[in-house]
Amino acid sequence: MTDRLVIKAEVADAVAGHRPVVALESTIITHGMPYPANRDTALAVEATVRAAGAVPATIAVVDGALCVGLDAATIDRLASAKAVAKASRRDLALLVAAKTSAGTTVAATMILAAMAGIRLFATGGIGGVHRGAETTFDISADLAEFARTPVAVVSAGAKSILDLPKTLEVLESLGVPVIGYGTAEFPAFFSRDSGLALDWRLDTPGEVARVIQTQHALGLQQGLLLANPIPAAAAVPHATIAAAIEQALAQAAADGVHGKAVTPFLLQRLVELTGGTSLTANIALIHANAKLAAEIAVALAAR
Ligand code: PSU
Ligand code: MN
Repeated sequence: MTDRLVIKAEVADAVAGHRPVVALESTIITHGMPYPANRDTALAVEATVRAAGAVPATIAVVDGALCVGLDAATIDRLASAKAVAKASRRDLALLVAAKTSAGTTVAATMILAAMAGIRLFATGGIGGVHRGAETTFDISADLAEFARTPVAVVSAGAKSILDLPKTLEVLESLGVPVIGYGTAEFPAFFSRDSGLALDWRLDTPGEVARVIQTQHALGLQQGLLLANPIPAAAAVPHATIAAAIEQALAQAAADGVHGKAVTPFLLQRLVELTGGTSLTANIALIHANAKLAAEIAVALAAR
């Protein structure tokens, strides 16, 4: 593929042996959480994947290498770096050429996972259609990626910093299956429901594995979004977060934040404005998604 694709031996062995593997993204480490919570969470989530019987493959660009599977020292380096880039599809070749490092977004992580032969990926929240997109045209490249890269992503839906109805409309236009896990509603990240109905619901890892396998068998070259609601015990009422979201959005608009800086700006402000509340919920749902993805990977490997 490219001599810049560096797959950790443990991950390559598991893929070659058709054993369970779960990819994990790194923009959440570099741009989604403060240090050291980002490093501690990244390492703990890898442990969650292992405990559920799968091999974790955290993905990032490190000194121009497209790394699938990182060691703890590299995770710490990315987590503590002051100004590391954020890589989506369009940045990958430039980062390789410049030999620099970056956290990979959902889109870039899907691409590198697919290159490494990994079919499942767990994250917290995906990018989507931003509020006000009718004037700004700000729609995450994550959505287009789902239309073209055959990797299933387990997420807790999307944060309401986004326009969730428009996000679902675009995913429908792009031909991307959106499936509720144990729910018929699209979950809204911090809360378990959004009032937005989904066409499809599945209830067991085995059922999800079967759909993923069928999608591949049919040669449908698109991804799949499995929306897993935050565990009830960790859920935060929308009213608790709503004011912080409004404040973060207003500040982003006032400061003229645009392009790839928008999402990191909003995520950082949200952590600051809600203090521990949003961070604790964020960590809980990532673990839940990683565990579910590992269970699906185990079911997929058994088929
Ligand atoms: N939303 C979250 N947490 C995140 C992100 C989004 O709740 O960490 C990150 C993911 O890496 C996602 C990226 O792929 O932000 C989307 O950025 P953009 O909107 O610029 O495409
Ligand atoms: Mn954007």
